[in-house]
Amino acid sequence: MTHELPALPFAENALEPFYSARTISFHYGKHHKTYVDNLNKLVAGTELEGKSLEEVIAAAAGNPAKAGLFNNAAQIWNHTFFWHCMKPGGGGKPTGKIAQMIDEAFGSFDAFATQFKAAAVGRFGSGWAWLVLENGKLKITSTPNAEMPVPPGQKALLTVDVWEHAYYLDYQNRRPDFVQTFIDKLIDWDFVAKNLD
Ligand code: MN3
Repeated sequence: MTHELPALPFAENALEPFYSARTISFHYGKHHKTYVDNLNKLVAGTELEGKSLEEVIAAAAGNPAKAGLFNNAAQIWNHTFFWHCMKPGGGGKPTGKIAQMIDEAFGSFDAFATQFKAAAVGRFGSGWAWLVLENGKLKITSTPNAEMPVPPGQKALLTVDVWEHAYYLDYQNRRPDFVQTFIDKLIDWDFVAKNLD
Protein backbone atom coordinates (compact mmCIF):
# COMPACT_ATOMS: atom_id res chain seq x y z
CA MET A 1 0.00 0.00 0.00
CA THR A 2 1.33 3.37 -1.03
CA HIS A 3 0.26 6.51 0.80
CA GLU A 4 -1.74 8.85 -1.40
CA LEU A 5 -2.56 12.53 -1.23
CA PRO A 6 -6.23 12.59 -0.15
CA ALA A 7 -8.60 14.62 -2.31
CA LEU A 8 -9.54 18.10 -1.13
CA PRO A 9 -13.15 18.34 0.10
CA PHE A 10 -13.69 21.45 -2.08
CA ALA A 11 -12.42 23.06 -5.31
CA GLU A 12 -9.11 24.93 -5.01
CA ASN A 13 -10.88 28.29 -5.44
CA ALA A 14 -13.88 27.46 -3.22
CA LEU A 15 -12.67 29.39 -0.16
CA GLU A 16 -11.97 32.65 -1.97
CA PRO A 17 -11.67 35.49 -1.15
CA PHE A 18 -10.69 34.32 2.35
CA TYR A 19 -8.24 31.59 1.37
CA SER A 20 -6.99 31.85 -2.17
CA ALA A 21 -6.65 29.19 -4.87
CA ARG A 22 -3.00 30.24 -5.06
CA THR A 23 -2.46 29.44 -1.37
CA ILE A 24 -4.31 26.12 -1.71
CA SER A 25 -2.33 25.18 -4.79
CA PHE A 26 0.93 25.61 -2.89
CA HIS A 27 -0.27 24.44 0.51
CA TYR A 28 -2.11 21.34 -0.73
CA GLY A 29 -0.43 20.73 -4.08
CA LYS A 30 3.16 21.27 -2.88
CA HIS A 31 3.44 21.11 0.93
CA HIS A 32 0.86 18.41 1.67
CA LYS A 33 1.96 16.40 -1.38
CA THR A 34 5.62 16.60 -0.34
CA TYR A 35 4.80 15.02 3.04
CA VAL A 36 3.14 12.13 1.17
CA ASP A 37 6.08 11.72 -1.21
CA ASN A 38 8.57 11.85 1.68
CA LEU A 39 6.64 9.28 3.72
CA ASN A 40 6.53 6.85 0.81
CA LYS A 41 10.32 7.15 0.44
CA LEU A 42 10.87 6.74 4.19
CA VAL A 43 8.77 3.59 4.61
CA ALA A 44 9.97 1.88 1.43
CA GLY A 45 11.73 -1.36 2.32
CA THR A 46 11.06 -1.00 6.06
CA GLU A 47 8.72 -2.88 8.39
CA LEU A 48 6.31 0.06 8.12
CA GLU A 49 5.83 -0.34 4.37
CA GLY A 50 2.20 -1.27 3.76
CA LYS A 51 1.02 0.01 7.15
CA SER A 52 -1.78 2.57 7.39
CA LEU A 53 -1.03 6.21 8.12
CA GLU A 54 -2.38 5.81 11.67
CA GLU A 55 -0.18 2.75 12.22
CA VAL A 56 2.91 4.65 11.03
CA ILE A 57 2.08 7.58 13.33
CA ALA A 58 1.60 5.24 16.31
CA ALA A 59 4.86 3.40 15.57
CA ALA A 60 6.92 6.58 15.17
CA ALA A 61 5.41 8.87 17.84
CA GLY A 62 7.80 9.67 20.67
CA ASN A 63 10.74 7.87 19.02
CA PRO A 64 13.55 10.31 18.19
CA ALA A 65 15.05 7.77 15.78
CA LYS A 66 11.80 7.90 13.79
CA ALA A 67 11.30 11.68 13.90
CA GLY A 68 11.34 12.02 10.10
CA LEU A 69 8.69 9.35 9.75
CA PHE A 70 6.53 10.87 12.45
CA ASN A 71 6.84 14.40 11.10
CA ASN A 72 5.82 13.47 7.57
CA ALA A 73 3.06 11.05 8.60
CA ALA A 74 1.58 13.40 11.20
CA GLN A 75 1.69 16.32 8.78
CA ILE A 76 -0.29 14.26 6.24
CA TRP A 77 -2.92 13.53 8.89
CA ASN A 78 -2.97 17.11 10.21
CA HIS A 79 -3.37 18.65 6.75
CA THR A 80 -6.13 16.28 5.66
CA PHE A 81 -7.94 17.06 8.92
CA PHE A 82 -7.36 20.82 8.44
CA TRP A 83 -8.88 20.87 4.93
CA HIS A 84 -12.03 19.28 6.32
CA CYS A 85 -12.21 21.94 9.03
CA MET A 86 -13.06 24.55 6.36
CA LYS A 87 -15.91 25.02 3.92
CA PRO A 88 -17.22 27.76 1.64
CA GLY A 89 -19.68 29.87 3.61
CA GLY A 90 -18.34 28.54 6.90
CA GLY A 91 -17.31 30.26 10.11
CA GLY A 92 -19.23 32.19 12.72
CA LYS A 93 -21.24 30.76 15.57
CA PRO A 94 -22.20 27.10 15.43
CA THR A 95 -25.58 25.75 16.51
CA GLY A 96 -26.71 22.57 18.26
CA LYS A 97 -24.76 20.40 20.66
CA ILE A 98 -21.31 21.80 19.84
CA ALA A 99 -22.59 25.35 20.49
CA GLN A 100 -23.91 24.25 23.87
CA MET A 101 -20.63 22.51 24.73
CA ILE A 102 -18.67 25.64 23.75
CA ASP A 103 -20.86 27.77 26.03
CA GLU A 104 -20.36 25.30 28.89
CA ALA A 105 -16.59 25.07 28.45
CA PHE A 106 -15.71 28.67 27.65
CA GLY A 107 -18.70 30.75 28.80
CA SER A 108 -19.62 32.01 25.33
CA PHE A 109 -18.73 31.65 21.68
CA ASP A 110 -16.85 34.96 21.80
CA ALA A 111 -14.75 33.71 24.73
CA PHE A 112 -14.00 30.51 22.80
CA ALA A 113 -12.98 32.56 19.73
CA THR A 114 -10.71 34.79 21.81
CA GLN A 115 -8.98 31.80 23.43
CA PHE A 116 -8.67 29.82 20.19
CA LYS A 117 -7.16 32.83 18.44
CA ALA A 118 -4.76 33.42 21.36
CA ALA A 119 -3.58 29.78 21.17
CA ALA A 120 -3.04 30.06 17.41
CA VAL A 121 -1.31 33.43 17.52
CA GLY A 122 0.73 32.52 20.60
CA ARG A 123 2.18 29.33 19.11
CA PHE A 124 5.79 30.41 18.56
CA GLY A 125 7.15 29.35 15.19
CA SER A 126 5.32 26.61 13.31
CA GLY A 127 2.47 24.48 14.57
CA TRP A 128 -1.25 24.04 15.05
CA ALA A 129 -4.05 25.26 17.32
CA TRP A 130 -6.72 22.74 18.23
CA LEU A 131 -10.12 22.32 19.79
CA VAL A 132 -10.07 18.89 21.38
CA LEU A 133 -12.32 16.66 23.42
CA GLU A 134 -10.66 15.43 26.60
CA ASN A 135 -12.60 13.38 29.16
CA GLY A 136 -15.84 14.58 27.57
CA LYS A 137 -14.89 18.25 27.86
CA LEU A 138 -13.81 20.76 25.25
CA LYS A 139 -10.32 22.18 25.54
CA ILE A 140 -8.15 24.49 23.44
CA THR A 141 -4.56 23.51 22.89
CA SER A 142 -1.69 24.07 20.49
CA THR A 143 1.14 21.88 19.26
CA PRO A 144 4.53 22.65 17.70
CA ASN A 145 5.64 21.55 14.24
CA ALA A 146 3.96 18.26 13.21
CA GLU A 147 2.71 17.26 16.64
CA MET A 148 -0.91 16.34 17.06
CA PRO A 149 -3.18 15.91 20.07
CA VAL A 150 -4.19 12.38 19.11
CA PRO A 151 -1.69 10.27 21.11
CA PRO A 152 -2.21 11.75 24.62
CA GLY A 153 -5.90 10.83 24.94
CA GLN A 154 -7.34 13.91 23.30
CA LYS A 155 -9.69 13.67 20.34
CA ALA A 156 -9.16 16.35 17.69
CA LEU A 157 -12.31 18.27 16.78
CA LEU A 158 -10.94 21.34 14.95
CA THR A 159 -7.56 22.65 13.90
CA VAL A 160 -5.96 25.62 12.22
CA ASP A 161 -2.55 25.43 10.58
CA VAL A 162 -0.33 28.29 11.72
CA TRP A 163 2.79 27.36 9.81
CA GLU A 164 3.74 30.44 7.79
CA HIS A 165 3.10 28.54 4.54
CA ALA A 166 -0.57 28.34 5.59
CA TYR A 167 -1.18 32.06 5.33
CA TYR A 168 1.80 34.01 3.99
CA LEU A 169 0.62 34.41 0.38
CA ASP A 170 -2.77 35.79 1.48
CA TYR A 171 -1.97 37.46 4.81
CA GLN A 172 1.83 37.90 4.77
CA ASN A 173 2.96 38.18 8.42
CA ARG A 174 -0.56 38.87 9.74
CA ARG A 175 -1.27 35.56 11.45
CA PRO A 176 -3.95 37.13 13.70
CA ASP A 177 -5.91 38.28 10.61
CA PHE A 178 -5.72 34.79 9.10
CA VAL A 179 -6.93 33.14 12.31
CA GLN A 180 -9.75 35.67 12.74
CA THR A 181 -10.86 35.05 9.15
CA PHE A 182 -10.67 31.29 9.75
CA ILE A 183 -13.00 31.71 12.75
CA ASP A 184 -15.38 34.15 11.06
CA LYS A 185 -15.54 32.78 7.51
CA LEU A 186 -14.08 29.30 7.13
CA ILE A 187 -14.75 26.83 9.96
CA ASP A 188 -16.95 23.89 8.98
CA TRP A 189 -18.87 23.39 12.23
CA ASP A 190 -20.70 20.41 10.73
CA PHE A 191 -17.34 18.62 10.50
CA VAL A 192 -16.50 19.63 14.08
CA ALA A 193 -19.87 18.33 15.30
CA LYS A 194 -19.35 15.07 13.40
CA ASN A 195 -16.03 14.58 15.20
CA LEU A 196 -17.87 14.62 18.52
CA ASP A 197 -19.54 11.31 17.69
MN1 MN3 B 1 0.50 23.41 6.39
